[in-house]
Amino acid sequence: MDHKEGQYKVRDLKLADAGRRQIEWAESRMPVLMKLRETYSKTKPLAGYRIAGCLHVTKETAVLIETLRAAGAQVTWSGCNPLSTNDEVAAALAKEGVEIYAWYGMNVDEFYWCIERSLDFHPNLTLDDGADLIFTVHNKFPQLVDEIIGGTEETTTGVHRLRSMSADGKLRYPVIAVNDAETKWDFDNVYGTGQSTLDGVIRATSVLLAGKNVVVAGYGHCGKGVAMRAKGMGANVIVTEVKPTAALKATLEGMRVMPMDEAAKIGDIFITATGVKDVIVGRHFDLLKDGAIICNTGHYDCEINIPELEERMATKRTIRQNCEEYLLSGNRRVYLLAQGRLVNLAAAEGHPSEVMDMSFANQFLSQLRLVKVDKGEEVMERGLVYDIPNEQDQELAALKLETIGASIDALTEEQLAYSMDYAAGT
Ligand code: 3DD
Repeated sequence: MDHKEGQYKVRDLKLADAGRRQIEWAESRMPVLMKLRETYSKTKPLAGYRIAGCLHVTKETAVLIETLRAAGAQVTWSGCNPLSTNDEVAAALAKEGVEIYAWYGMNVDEFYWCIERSLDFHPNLTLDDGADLIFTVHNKFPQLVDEIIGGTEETTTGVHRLRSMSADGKLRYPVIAVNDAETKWDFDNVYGTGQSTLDGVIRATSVLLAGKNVVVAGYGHCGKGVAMRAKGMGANVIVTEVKPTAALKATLEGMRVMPMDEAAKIGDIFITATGVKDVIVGRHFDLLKDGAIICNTGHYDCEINIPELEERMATKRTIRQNCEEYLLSGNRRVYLLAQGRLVNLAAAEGHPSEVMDMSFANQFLSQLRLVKVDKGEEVMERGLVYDIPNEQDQELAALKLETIGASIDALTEEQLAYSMDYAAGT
């Protein structure tokens, strides 16, 4: 793990200027994070801290990285998905001196090589999306754990994984669950995923959504957003679920609910958003209509069982970027998007800047909180997963409202007293 300053590996440094223009676009639409940058670039509370990040390299992530650096941090970075790196943005970051290891279309070995390079400088903070970095530290470089003050985790699947690790007593430093902040999951997961997933489907196929049977597997925060936006585009939305309350909500939103065994026969476009594996498997592929489009917007590429699709194909050919045609029995053509990886980042640009603004403001403030732990101003148990305080949620939401030019009421003393007065009946 020999570290040399200023190293990086990106596709092509010549793409930097195009990437810089995209980063400037994102900056103009992330006012909350930029306000935090303005505030903390003066005091530099992250000076002396080394943050290793593993999160999709997009124009929005670049704004987060450059905010962390403006606050004094030394930052190394890898992408958290082999197909989600924006090569132009990666080049712009490298040109600015960020030690970044990321390029679009890397293979799995390269993916882990990049994570390992980001660990060469022995970080004392980690920032993750899907927990692959934290997992690599724990499993392959346990000697680094004692130097690490704590970490942050961006996504539902990652938080789930870390809570399981913690319950098993295997997590060896504290992690803040950024995903579980209301100003993250109730905006990024719903509105971000809703728009960016359809963006990915449309960029990869240019298919008409209106009138089509769109099957959304999973009606959690992400699936709800996708279903809501597909409905808005005129699709007939079908939801598959395993959780009765979620399925009931979908029904009350006017969507049909049925098992995948039924939906497979009538669906035109399938989008998995469950976080679990084997949602669309062999027996479903046998039922798909000619021309069916299948894709995933969950963090990992396990929701569509691709080996069982491959074993059924007569031929496979690439129709266009991120759209592969599988010829199945009965001359049925089935289209898999982005190799079953998260279609919103692999075939589009991920969530819009406006919604990532709050997700990454939570990331930034959570890194500052870990510095407080290092300074003894807050105590966190090594091995626990911590939530973000409601106060932070309300503060960020209020900041965001301000940037939108919206203002709200405030409770009067009397109203506050009434709300606490359990004796006040009808
Ligand atoms: N994610 C979605 N869009 C993103 C973007 N524009 N930049 C960086 C990351 C982006 C995924 C994460 O926000 C996270 O919400 C997740 O994976 O849940």
